[in-house]
Amino acid sequence: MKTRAAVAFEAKRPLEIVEVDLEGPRAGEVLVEIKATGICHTDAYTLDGLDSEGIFPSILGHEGAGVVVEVGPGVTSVEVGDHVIPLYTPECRQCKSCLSRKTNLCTAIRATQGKGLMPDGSSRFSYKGQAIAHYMGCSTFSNFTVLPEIALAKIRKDAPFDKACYVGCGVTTGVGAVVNTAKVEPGANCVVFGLGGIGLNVIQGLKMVGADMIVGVDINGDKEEWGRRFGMTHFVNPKNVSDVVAHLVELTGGGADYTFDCTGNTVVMRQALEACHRGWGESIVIGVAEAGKEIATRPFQLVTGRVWRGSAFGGARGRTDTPKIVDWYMDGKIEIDPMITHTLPLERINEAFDLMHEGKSIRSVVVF
Ligand code: NAD
Ligand code: AHE
Ligand code: ZN
Repeated sequence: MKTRAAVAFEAKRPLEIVEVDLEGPRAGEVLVEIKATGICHTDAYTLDGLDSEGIFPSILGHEGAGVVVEVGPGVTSVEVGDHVIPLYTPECRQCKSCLSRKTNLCTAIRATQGKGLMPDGSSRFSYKGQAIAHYMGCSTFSNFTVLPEIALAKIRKDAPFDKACYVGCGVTTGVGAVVNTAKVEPGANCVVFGLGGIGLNVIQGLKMVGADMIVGVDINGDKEEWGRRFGMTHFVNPKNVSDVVAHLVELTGGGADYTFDCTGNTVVMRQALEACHRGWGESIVIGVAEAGKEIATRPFQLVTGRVWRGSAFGGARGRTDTPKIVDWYMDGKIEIDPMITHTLPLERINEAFDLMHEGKSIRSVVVF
């Protein structure tokens, strides 16, 4: 079939809206009509050529919601008409990682996914006879896409697509890092670095679990109002203090119980670790750093009890946890609507990248 898609033909070049060819689902695969997709900073980072796994041409997008239109042979967990969220972190429930109960990082299809291919090693997308790579196993910047069934979370049908799509990455990543990765306890003092589409979800997760101090840190002063809107209790602009780590340690009475990096900047990651309390403070790396970047600190920071952790997709088990997060939204436990600052048609998708780079949006959503 033909489908409209925003194609990344080359790094650092705007996406082009073209009609691409899409092959139908093979065994274990599902054809999904994407109704809405968010634009995450990770899409921008890949388009900017900063992802060591970046492939071009490809169809980016990994924060979508849509409807099942066709299932391939052997598919049992979803059927035509189901509402689904594509999962860049699938959940096969059979691999060593899934069975370990220690991680959400299913390894069933990670190798082919990283190469922009379906599990059988081929692509379903092509343009003028040339293969186009899938992206993070999702490619939600296409009106129709094909995914393995293990990479689809079935969600309730009354959830609006243009809001539920955000659960496909940003909401789950932020709220999940608090609940699943850090397991923040009520009364904790926390610091969140970077108040964008991820950081604000960390803040609302911290409010939900009853954190005491929720300090937000951002170099964009406009983000103070946003942070306070979702439960931030204190704001620090690093441009206004001489030593941000010393300032945060003082503010939190000796260091934070938990800190979260939601910037992807390795200098900030170090600050986040060093702003933790001696003896027990934990720093969660959520931000994705540019290819070639490395983190550093004095080992003494770890010897004296600070802990460095990472979190992918908020530690959420995709098929199990994502529908529950949609329920939390529908039940009013978490908010999504105010964070979606811009809703655009596919033809205007490049504006969403500009808004993000200019710091003018929290989340932009493309509706098909
Ligand atoms: P965003 O652009 O919406 O927000 C980033 C925020 O960080 C902005 O408010 C910006 O002003 C702020 N910032 C930039 N430099 C800073 C600095 N030096 N100090 C303090 N604040 C600074 O991006 P987003 O969509 O929220 O994504 C944030 C990061 O999380 C990205 O690196 C993205 O790739 C990553 N991410 C990771 C996962 C995961 O599973 N681990 C999932 C989604 C996104
Ligand atoms: N491809 C990059 C790493 C990108 C990355 O870390 N992605 C996160 C999700 S970001 C969503 O917006 C993730 O889930 N990572 C785990 C995984 O298996 O990819 C690189 O550095 O090569
Ligand atoms: Zn994302």
